[in-house]
Amino acid sequence: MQRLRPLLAHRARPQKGAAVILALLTVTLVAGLAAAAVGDLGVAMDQIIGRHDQAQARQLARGTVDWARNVLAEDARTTQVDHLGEAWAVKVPPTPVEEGEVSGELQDLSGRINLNNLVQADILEVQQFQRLLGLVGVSDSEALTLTDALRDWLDADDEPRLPGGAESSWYSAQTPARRPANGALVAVSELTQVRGFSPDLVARLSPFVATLPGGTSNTRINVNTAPAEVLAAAVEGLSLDAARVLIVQRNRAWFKDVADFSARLPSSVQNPDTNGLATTSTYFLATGRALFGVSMVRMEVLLDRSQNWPTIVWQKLL
Ligand SMILES: [Ca+2]
Ligand SMILES: [Ca+2]
Repeated sequence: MQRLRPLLAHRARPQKGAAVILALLTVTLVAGLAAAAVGDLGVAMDQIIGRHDQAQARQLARGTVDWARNVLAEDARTTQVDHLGEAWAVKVPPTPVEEGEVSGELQDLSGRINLNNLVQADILEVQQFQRLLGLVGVSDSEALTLTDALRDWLDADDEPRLPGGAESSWYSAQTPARRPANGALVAVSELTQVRGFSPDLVARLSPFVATLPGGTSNTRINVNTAPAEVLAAAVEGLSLDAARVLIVQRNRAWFKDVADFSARLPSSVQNPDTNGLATTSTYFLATGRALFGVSMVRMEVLLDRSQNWPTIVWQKLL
C-alpha cells in the first residue's frame, strides 16, 4: 500500500483536470450558443437547415477554442512551469451539448524544434536540427545539405549557400518550376517543397518540429514537454536512450527549471548549452471539433501565450 499511494496520487491529477476543463467548457459553450442565437436573427429568413447547422457547428468549434484560451490564461496566472500533467494537456473527449457534440485538445508546440529559427546564423540551432535529422535516419553529409537547402528557403536572399544550398536558379529548373519562399514556413507540410525533403522524411520529422513565428527567445524548447528525440537533438552528448530515461523521470517529477534539468542530465553530458531551453511554453495548437445536426466542423488555431491572454496567430477551418 505504501508504494501504491504516490502512484495513485499522480494518476488522480488528470481526472481533476478533466473536471475543471468540462466545467469551463460548458460555460464557454453556453455563452457561444447565446451569441450564435443573437447572430442568427439577422439572417433567419434565408437560412436552410444545413446552413444553420453549419453556422452552429462553427460557433461550437469557436467555443472550444475560446475554452482553450481560457484554460491557458488560467494556467499562466496560476503556474510558473508548464508540463504534461497540467489541465491544458487533458483532451476533452466527445461531449454532448444541446443538439450536437464537441471535443478538443491543446498541443504544446514549444516542445519542438522551430524550423523558422534556422534562418538566423545561430550555430546551436543549426546543430540541433542536424542532430534531429540524424535521429530520424539521415546521414551526416545529407544532414548538412538538407540544412543548407532549408536555410536558403527561409532566408531573404537568392544566393545559394555552399555546398548544399538551393535558391531560385535550382527551383526554377524543376518540373513543375517553383520559387523558394525566402521567408518563414507557416506549416510543416511546406517542407516537402524544399530540395531534398521527401514526403517520407517530412513525415518522420513532423512530430518533432514546428513552424512558429518569433525569434529564439520566444521559441525556447520546453524540456518538460519535448519528446525524447527533441531532447537528444537539443542537448549535445545526450543519447536517445538517456533522453528516454529522463522522460521516465520527468513523468514522476517535472523539471522545476532549466537548472534542475541540467542537474539531472547524465554525467556523460559535459557543460550542456542550455540557452535554447526552458520549462515554460509559449505556443500551443488548439484543435476544436464540433458536430451540430448534419454538420461537422474542425478548427485549428495557433495560440501565442507570450502575453498572459493567448492571442491567435492564425486559424484554419477544416
Ligand atoms: Ca503551467
Ligand atoms: Ca533564400
